[in-house]
Amino acid sequence: MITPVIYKKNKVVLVGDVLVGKSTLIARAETNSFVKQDPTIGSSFLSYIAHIDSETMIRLCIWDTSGSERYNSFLPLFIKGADVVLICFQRNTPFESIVKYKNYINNLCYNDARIYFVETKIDLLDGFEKTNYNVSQIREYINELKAPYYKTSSLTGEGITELFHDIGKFILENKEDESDIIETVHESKLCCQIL
Ligand SMILES: Nc1nc2c(ncn2[C@@H]2O[C@H](COP(=O)(O)OP(=O)(O)O)[C@@H](O)[C@H]2O)c(=O)[nH]1
Ligand SMILES: [Mg+2]
Repeated sequence: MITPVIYKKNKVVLVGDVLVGKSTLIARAETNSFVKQDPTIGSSFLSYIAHIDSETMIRLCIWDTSGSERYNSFLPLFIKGADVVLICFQRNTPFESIVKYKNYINNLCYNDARIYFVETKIDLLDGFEKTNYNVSQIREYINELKAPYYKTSSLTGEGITELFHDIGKFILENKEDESDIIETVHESKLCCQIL
Protein backbone atom coordinates (compact mmCIF):
# COMPACT_ATOMS: atom_id res chain seq x y z
CA MET A 1 0.00 0.00 0.00
CA ILE A 2 1.21 3.51 -0.82
CA THR A 3 0.61 6.22 1.78
CA PRO A 4 1.04 9.93 1.03
CA VAL A 5 3.20 11.99 3.35
CA ILE A 6 2.09 15.56 3.93
CA TYR A 7 4.68 18.23 4.11
CA LYS A 8 4.00 21.60 5.68
CA LYS A 9 6.92 23.88 6.41
CA ASN A 10 7.65 23.27 10.08
CA LYS A 11 10.35 23.52 12.68
CA VAL A 12 10.37 21.44 15.85
CA VAL A 13 13.21 22.10 18.30
CA LEU A 14 14.35 20.19 21.38
CA VAL A 15 15.97 22.18 24.15
CA GLY A 16 17.02 21.25 27.66
CA ASP A 17 20.10 20.79 29.76
CA VAL A 18 22.85 18.54 28.59
CA LEU A 19 22.32 14.82 29.37
CA VAL A 20 18.57 15.03 30.02
CA GLY A 21 18.09 12.59 27.14
CA LYS A 22 17.09 14.71 24.11
CA SER A 23 19.15 12.86 21.51
CA THR A 24 18.16 9.46 22.89
CA LEU A 25 14.50 10.47 22.70
CA ILE A 26 14.78 11.31 19.01
CA ALA A 27 16.74 8.13 18.36
CA ARG A 28 14.01 6.15 20.12
CA ALA A 29 11.37 7.72 17.90
CA GLU A 30 13.45 7.02 14.83
CA THR A 31 14.54 3.44 15.50
CA ASN A 32 12.05 2.26 18.11
CA SER A 33 14.94 1.18 20.28
CA PHE A 34 17.17 2.52 23.04
CA VAL A 35 20.35 3.60 21.32
CA LYS A 36 23.34 5.11 23.08
CA GLN A 37 24.05 8.58 21.66
CA ASP A 38 27.28 10.51 21.25
CA PRO A 39 27.24 13.98 22.81
CA THR A 40 25.51 16.43 20.47
CA ILE A 41 27.96 18.91 19.01
CA GLY A 42 26.13 22.15 18.30
CA SER A 43 22.96 20.63 16.87
CA SER A 44 21.65 17.91 14.62
CA PHE A 45 18.73 17.61 12.23
CA LEU A 46 16.28 14.80 11.68
CA SER A 47 13.49 14.52 9.17
CA TYR A 48 10.88 12.34 10.81
CA ILE A 49 7.57 10.97 9.58
CA ALA A 50 4.85 11.13 12.23
CA HIS A 51 1.78 8.93 11.83
CA ILE A 52 -1.44 10.79 12.49
CA ASP A 53 -3.91 8.07 11.54
CA SER A 54 -4.03 5.10 9.19
CA GLU A 55 -4.22 7.39 6.15
CA THR A 56 -2.27 10.43 7.26
CA MET A 57 1.41 11.00 7.84
CA ILE A 58 3.31 14.23 8.13
CA ARG A 59 6.99 14.98 7.82
CA LEU A 60 8.44 16.82 10.81
CA CYS A 61 11.69 18.78 10.69
CA ILE A 62 13.29 18.21 14.08
CA TRP A 63 16.31 20.06 15.43
CA ASP A 64 18.17 18.60 18.39
CA THR A 65 20.33 21.07 20.31
CA SER A 66 23.27 20.41 22.57
CA GLY A 67 22.22 21.92 25.89
CA SER A 68 25.85 22.60 26.64
CA GLU A 69 26.80 26.11 27.78
CA ARG A 70 29.44 26.03 25.08
CA TYR A 71 26.84 26.24 22.32
CA ASN A 72 24.42 28.58 24.07
CA SER A 73 25.08 31.35 21.58
CA PHE A 74 23.57 29.15 18.82
CA LEU A 75 20.34 28.55 20.69
CA PRO A 76 18.49 31.66 19.45
CA LEU A 77 19.15 30.58 15.86
CA PHE A 78 17.31 27.35 16.47
CA ILE A 79 14.52 28.67 18.61
CA LYS A 80 13.68 31.58 16.33
CA GLY A 81 10.88 30.70 13.95
CA ALA A 82 10.13 27.41 15.68
CA ASP A 83 6.55 26.14 15.54
CA VAL A 84 7.05 23.76 18.42
CA VAL A 85 9.70 23.73 21.12
CA LEU A 86 10.11 20.77 23.44
CA ILE A 87 11.54 21.72 26.81
CA CYS A 88 13.08 18.48 28.02
CA PHE A 89 13.86 17.81 31.64
CA GLN A 90 14.39 15.00 34.09
CA ARG A 91 13.75 14.56 37.77
CA ASN A 92 16.85 16.39 38.98
CA THR A 93 16.72 19.28 36.48
CA PRO A 94 16.85 22.60 38.38
CA PHE A 95 13.56 24.48 38.25
CA GLU A 96 15.42 27.66 37.24
CA SER A 97 16.64 25.95 34.11
CA ILE A 98 13.08 25.24 32.95
CA VAL A 99 11.97 28.82 33.61
CA LYS A 100 15.02 30.09 31.74
CA TYR A 101 14.12 28.07 28.62
CA LYS A 102 10.46 29.07 28.83
CA ASN A 103 11.28 32.78 29.03
CA TYR A 104 13.87 32.48 26.33
CA ILE A 105 11.38 30.89 23.95
CA ASN A 106 8.69 33.46 24.71
CA ASN A 107 11.11 36.31 24.06
CA LEU A 108 12.47 34.90 20.83
CA CYS A 109 9.26 33.54 19.37
CA TYR A 110 6.97 36.29 20.56
CA ASN A 111 4.78 33.61 22.13
CA ASP A 112 4.14 32.04 18.75
CA ALA A 113 5.85 28.77 19.39
CA ARG A 114 3.86 26.03 21.05
CA ILE A 115 5.79 24.74 24.05
CA TYR A 116 5.64 21.08 25.03
CA PHE A 117 7.16 20.05 28.34
CA VAL A 118 8.77 16.65 28.05
CA GLU A 119 9.86 14.77 31.14
CA THR A 120 12.45 12.14 30.23
CA LYS A 121 13.69 8.94 31.88
CA ILE A 122 10.49 8.18 33.75
CA ASP A 123 11.61 4.58 33.96
CA LEU A 124 13.85 5.82 36.78
CA LEU A 125 10.89 7.03 38.86
CA ASP A 126 8.85 4.99 41.29
CA GLY A 127 5.08 4.70 40.89
CA PHE A 128 4.30 7.59 43.22
CA GLU A 129 6.70 9.96 41.51
CA LYS A 130 5.31 8.99 38.13
CA THR A 131 1.72 9.80 38.89
CA ASN A 132 1.76 12.66 41.37
CA TYR A 133 2.02 16.20 40.14
CA ASN A 134 3.22 17.71 43.38
CA VAL A 135 6.45 15.73 43.49
CA SER A 136 8.29 18.48 41.70
CA GLN A 137 8.17 22.24 41.36
CA ILE A 138 8.57 21.84 37.61
CA ARG A 139 5.41 19.75 37.33
CA GLU A 140 3.44 22.26 39.38
CA TYR A 141 4.71 25.04 37.11
CA ILE A 142 3.58 23.13 34.00
CA ASN A 143 0.23 22.50 35.61
CA GLU A 144 -0.22 26.22 36.28
CA LEU A 145 0.71 27.06 32.69
CA LYS A 146 -1.78 24.44 31.44
CA ALA A 147 0.85 23.49 28.90
CA PRO A 148 1.11 20.15 27.12
CA TYR A 149 3.13 17.76 29.26
CA TYR A 150 4.46 14.35 28.27
CA LYS A 151 6.15 11.79 30.44
CA THR A 152 8.55 9.72 28.40
CA SER A 153 11.14 7.01 28.63
CA SER A 154 13.50 6.23 25.81
CA LEU A 155 14.36 3.01 27.61
CA THR A 156 10.82 1.61 27.53
CA GLY A 157 9.46 3.80 24.73
CA GLU A 158 6.65 5.14 26.94
CA GLY A 159 5.03 8.36 25.75
CA ILE A 160 7.21 8.92 22.69
CA THR A 161 4.92 7.86 19.85
CA GLU A 162 2.11 9.88 21.49
CA LEU A 163 4.35 12.92 21.74
CA PHE A 164 5.28 13.01 18.07
CA HIS A 165 1.78 12.02 16.99
CA ASP A 166 0.37 15.02 18.87
CA ILE A 167 3.04 17.38 17.50
CA GLY A 168 2.27 16.18 13.98
CA LYS A 169 -1.44 16.74 14.55
CA PHE A 170 -0.76 20.21 15.91
CA ILE A 171 1.31 21.15 12.84
CA LEU A 172 -1.30 19.70 10.52
CA GLU A 173 -4.12 21.66 12.13
CA ASN A 174 -2.36 24.94 12.84
CA LYS A 175 0.08 25.67 10.06
CA GLU A 176 -1.74 27.70 7.48
CA ASP A 177 0.69 27.49 4.60
CA GLU A 178 0.00 25.26 1.63
CA SER A 179 -0.44 21.61 2.41
CA ASP A 180 1.47 19.75 -0.25
CA ILE A 181 1.68 16.05 -0.65
CA ILE A 182 5.22 15.86 -1.85
CA GLU A 183 6.00 12.22 -1.60
CA THR A 184 4.53 8.80 -1.26
CA VAL A 185 5.96 6.05 0.86
CA HIS A 186 5.54 2.33 0.42
CA GLU A 187 4.31 0.92 3.69
CA SER A 188 7.13 -1.66 3.63
CA LYS A 189 9.70 1.13 3.50
CA LEU A 190 8.27 3.27 6.25
CA CYS A 191 11.04 4.70 8.35
CA CYS A 192 12.54 8.02 9.27
CA GLN A 193 15.40 9.42 7.34
CA ILE A 194 18.31 11.53 8.38
CA LEU A 195 18.87 14.07 5.64
N1 LIG B 1 17.29 5.23 32.17
C1 LIG B 1 17.24 6.05 31.11
N2 LIG B 1 18.36 6.62 30.65
C2 LIG B 1 18.26 7.46 29.59
C3 LIG B 1 17.01 7.73 28.97
N3 LIG B 1 17.22 8.60 27.95
C4 LIG B 1 18.54 8.84 27.93
N4 LIG B 1 19.18 8.18 28.91
C5 LIG B 1 20.63 8.22 29.20
O1 LIG B 1 20.96 9.57 29.58
C6 LIG B 1 22.24 9.92 29.07
C7 LIG B 1 22.14 11.23 28.25
O2 LIG B 1 21.36 11.02 27.10
P1 LIG B 1 21.47 11.98 25.80
O3 LIG B 1 20.35 11.60 24.89
O4 LIG B 1 22.83 11.96 25.22
O5 LIG B 1 21.20 13.41 26.45
P2 LIG B 1 21.20 14.86 25.73
O6 LIG B 1 22.50 15.51 26.11
O7 LIG B 1 20.04 15.59 26.32
O8 LIG B 1 21.07 14.65 24.26
C8 LIG B 1 22.74 8.72 28.27
O9 LIG B 1 23.60 7.97 29.10
C9 LIG B 1 21.47 7.96 27.97
O10 LIG B 1 21.70 6.59 27.76
C10 LIG B 1 15.84 7.07 29.49
O11 LIG B 1 14.70 7.25 29.04
N5 LIG B 1 16.02 6.26 30.56
MG1 LIG C 1 22.37 15.33 22.71
